[in-house]
Amino acid sequence: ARMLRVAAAQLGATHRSDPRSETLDRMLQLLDDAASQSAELVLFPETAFTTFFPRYLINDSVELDSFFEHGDVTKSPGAAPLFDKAKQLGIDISVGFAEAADNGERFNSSVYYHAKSGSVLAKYRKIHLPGDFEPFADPEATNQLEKRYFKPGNLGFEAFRVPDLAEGSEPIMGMMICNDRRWPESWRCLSLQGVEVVLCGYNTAGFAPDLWGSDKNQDPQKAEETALFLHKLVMQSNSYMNATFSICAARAGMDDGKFSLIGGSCIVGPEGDILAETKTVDDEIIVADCDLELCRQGKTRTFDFARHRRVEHYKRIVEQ
Ligand code: CDT
Repeated sequence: ARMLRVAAAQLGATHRSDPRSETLDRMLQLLDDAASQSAELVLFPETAFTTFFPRYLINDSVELDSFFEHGDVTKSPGAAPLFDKAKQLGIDISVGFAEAADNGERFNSSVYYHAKSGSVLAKYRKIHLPGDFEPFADPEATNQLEKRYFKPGNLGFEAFRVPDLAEGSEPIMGMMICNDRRWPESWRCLSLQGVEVVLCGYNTAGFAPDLWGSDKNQDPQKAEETALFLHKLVMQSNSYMNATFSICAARAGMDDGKFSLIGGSCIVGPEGDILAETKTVDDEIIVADCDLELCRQGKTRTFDFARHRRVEHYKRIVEQ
């Protein structure tokens, strides 16, 4: 066995005007909770330090800048205390944030922070940016303006090994962010590198008729149910088809009293089985023990890529 105790830190409602220090305190509290349950790795959501600002058209550059981390995220005043605490507790964390890079480019990013070495082991920049550049005509609509605020990620889907974890067996991990989880290509790029734990933070609108479109999404309750169903469907099926554990963490709840985000943070095994899942849409920690050896079955049998893939028939996937 190669046991690893992992946690997902779900964050509940976070409003546009919430002071960042308040949100950060909630994250520190969640990290403490995870530590008290002996988690070795904690995943936080996409753009975890603030509300999900791409739902708004923001023309004020000062306000927009306040949602971004400028320069090294581990040193950024609004984020550094989380990394410092992780180091102090000896717990690895992965967390999503809006990145304003030194050269002025902006990305929807996440990092894997390795507590023992006190360093960022890996960085990922979201590749599949959903939504539009221009807002919907309806001023009340939930927008999805990621294409306006971010560039598509330029770092690829790079798996990485984590030292000093899973009984020293150096598990292979990979990151994706929210919408990426709906694309089988994201998962396959990681699983071709032998990934054993996929980390995915998200902000997924529940009732947002302009975004999701279909008739059944005009009913708030049905819309939430569908959004949650599709979320779990992709986490479970892709974990199975790529013989990997996955952890996903939601920014959930009712932001600003009117924008609903689904919960459903969960830890999934390599046969698509849910090992732990949140029960609320509030701040909540879930923990599961993962035996990474369980990935071996799928990786050496049904999904033994070397024996069974037929790449000569996959060319369409990479053509425009
Ligand atoms: N944050 C993010 O990527 N959210 C998207 C919403 C899709 S827009 C219809 C998601 O895939 O959950």
